[in-house]
Amino acid sequence: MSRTTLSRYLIEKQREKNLLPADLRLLIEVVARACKHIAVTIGKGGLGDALGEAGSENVQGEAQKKLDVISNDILLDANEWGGHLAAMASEEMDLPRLIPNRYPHGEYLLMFDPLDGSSNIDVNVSIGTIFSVLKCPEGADLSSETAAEAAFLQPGTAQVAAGYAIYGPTTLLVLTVGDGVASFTLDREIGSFVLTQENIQIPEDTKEFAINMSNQRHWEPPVQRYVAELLQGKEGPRGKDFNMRWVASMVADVHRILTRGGIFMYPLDAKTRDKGGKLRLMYEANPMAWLVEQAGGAASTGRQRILDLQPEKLHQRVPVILGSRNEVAVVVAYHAS
Ligand code: AHM
Ligand code: MG
Repeated sequence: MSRTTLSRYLIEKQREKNLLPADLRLLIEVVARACKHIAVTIGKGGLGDALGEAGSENVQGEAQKKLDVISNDILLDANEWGGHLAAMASEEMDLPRLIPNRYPHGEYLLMFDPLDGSSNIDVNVSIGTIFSVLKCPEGADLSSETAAEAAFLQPGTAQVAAGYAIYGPTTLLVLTVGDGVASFTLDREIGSFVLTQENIQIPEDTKEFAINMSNQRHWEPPVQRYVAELLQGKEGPRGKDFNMRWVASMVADVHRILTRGGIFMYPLDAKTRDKGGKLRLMYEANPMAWLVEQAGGAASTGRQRILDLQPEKLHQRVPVILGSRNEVAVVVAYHAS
């Protein structure tokens, strides 16, 4: 049987379900091409002079790695000329990037974390690119970069496409356009993403959790209680042993959950309370929450469904609890009681 490339998958989705206007299809293909470019650059490692610090900070005050900056530039360059975008925004840029006037403008807004899991870049552990696509509201003010921020402030339920690329032993692209979640493996010999899994489903129950345990003393009581019960294993109230995994690359932790279930938590804690949480709503939490929901899982701040949050600013941070539906429900119930 012939293989289904990403292009064919997108064209068939458009034909069968009328889900994908041509410009959105182009956008996804351009993002996928940029991810291939990033994968090749990462793959060179120390041979390509791409490892180490960039010597700069992003808007969140975090030190940028060379590969953070390179990946950001690859995504910007790939997307600015195609005519499919109204503007772009990135974890690595203070303000949105407008499309230069010399190029046609489109109706979509693209947001990305160009290289998530920065602390893992130099140690050769899986990292990824996360992206989210919105429609630009009609009449949005795009007269300046500052004015353009308002166009992006739409809840996660308004996303029209979301996904991530994971750069691990294989490079995968995991995508939703609101009709389930599909995964594509990069065939390096022919340079195409090839469909390798469709209709991904997260098991409702799990015995695996992911949280940075070093923050334990800062957590709020509901998360303290939940994790304490997991740690008691068979002898505790949950009556089963749990296993823990923490890659510290959200893409890798979420990918494991999409593959075999689990719960991922970066909850509100005393360290990040003033900022609202650790992870960013627009280009980390929202796209991951939509993928997880599309795969039958759940995603919450503990107090509210992530996709329902009305964003107040582009780089807003939120608590994130996502994964197997029944586990997320327990954490949400503990927050409510
Ligand atoms: P980044 O976008 O700067 O890479 O930060 C996000 C990352 C997530 O990928 C990961 O889940 C988390 O931060 C790791 O946090 P910690 O360093 O506390 O383990
Ligand atoms: Mg990130």
